[in-house]
Amino acid sequence: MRRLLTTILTLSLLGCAQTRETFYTQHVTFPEGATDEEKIAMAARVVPSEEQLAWQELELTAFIHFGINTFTDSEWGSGKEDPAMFNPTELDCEQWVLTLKKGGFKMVILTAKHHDGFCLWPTATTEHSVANSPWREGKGDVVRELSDACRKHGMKFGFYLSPWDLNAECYGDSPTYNAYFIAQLTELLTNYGKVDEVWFDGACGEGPNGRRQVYDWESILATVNTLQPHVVTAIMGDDIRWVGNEGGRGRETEWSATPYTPLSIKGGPEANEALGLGEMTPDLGSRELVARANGAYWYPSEVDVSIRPGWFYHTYEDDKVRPLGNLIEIYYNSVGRNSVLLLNIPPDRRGLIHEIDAERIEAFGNYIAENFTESKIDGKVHRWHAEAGTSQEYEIKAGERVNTVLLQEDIRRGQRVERFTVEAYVDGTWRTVAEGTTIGYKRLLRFEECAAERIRITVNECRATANISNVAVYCAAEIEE
Ligand code: FUL
Repeated sequence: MRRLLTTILTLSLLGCAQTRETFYTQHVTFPEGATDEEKIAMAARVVPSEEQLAWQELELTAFIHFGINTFTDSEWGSGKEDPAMFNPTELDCEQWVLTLKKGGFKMVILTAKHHDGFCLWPTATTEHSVANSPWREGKGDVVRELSDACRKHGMKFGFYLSPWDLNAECYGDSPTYNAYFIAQLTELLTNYGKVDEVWFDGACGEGPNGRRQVYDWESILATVNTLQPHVVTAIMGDDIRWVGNEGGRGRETEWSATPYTPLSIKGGPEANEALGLGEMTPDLGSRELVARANGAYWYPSEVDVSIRPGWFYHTYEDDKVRPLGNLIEIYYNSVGRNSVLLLNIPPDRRGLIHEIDAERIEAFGNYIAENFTESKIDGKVHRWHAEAGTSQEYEIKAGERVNTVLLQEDIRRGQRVERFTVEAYVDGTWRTVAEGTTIGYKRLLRFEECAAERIRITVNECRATANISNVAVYCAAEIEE
């Protein structure tokens, strides 16, 4: 959902002084002739839309790759599969949702259509759908069952709709396929209640006879925003950025306020090229980059990764489900690095989340609840307005050991911290235990376990006054596999 150039004047209380700050929701264009310092100060005042903020606060979202590939044992189909192959024997979307809830997940995103073009709902646009499968005698609708289960159990719902379609004959005949794609999108955004996230991947293969499909992103996104004004759009959308890998790793320096332009925005690819930026570029927000740019977007990162080697379920990967320690590593490297984790858990041919995955997801949820809920800081933690070089000290509860620090910025007032240091007071001396660059919505850093009496956080560098909204300290248990 794009709300460009919305400027809100906000009264901000900085300690006792009152300062007026101008914030830019989702985007700012730097005025001609702006100095480097002015550009950096403006980038520091780009803030998320309400929907982007609510999305970021979910922290954990789940991907469900399920479709004809589940039954052909493939990752990418051909589009020529017989719909009769789709026949889950025990499909139960409530089992998916209840399993994911135990893992702490707050939203589920279903592959309503993958690259093979097979639709998990009885669409009017093609015969290549569940309506021509034996499942529920052709009367089934996975999108309906999952969206109903989500509503029933308080889970947010989203879908993945592959723009690349190997089945649609009109693919490559750009205007015709764009209309076809928009018709599918319209069904999904009209018939299933509230949708919270729409995911368009960037794959763009060749159509029949080598024809190249040119997507009409402007009309596609206009359709989304008209039918569901509160949805967020990911990857080829303009609200959520792909982190740049499928291995579960956010950047150590992860800026949500970035000169990187969403690819779906007219001129976006050219603007990125001019700055030498791609989805995988390590630096998306340094001062040097901002100084070369013409503007900045609030465009936060989402880390998509699968619990298994593949995105779809394969029996031969039952012994390759990621161990708990690896999932927690991913948690530190995604949620703990200013990103949302989108973890894929693919249901099997029964139409159930497999027992091994279900056990792992529950262990993941339990670990997070047990280790990152109760802070070892003694007393209340107050919001803190940090200037460069200023510190705050926190008393640790008597006798506690610590090994992890959590920091959060109030991103409703922009992302500003550029460098910080964490020190621990142990046996009468201060020593540096961790250092980092960006914080953003959330930063988690591990350090060697110690019996600290106090912890000191110093913001060494920041863009304007940084708003530290939370500090917590934990002693996360070692994981024995
Ligand atoms: C990619 C696809 O090609 C993969 O199959 C998977 O769906 C991944 C999440 O997005 O673009």
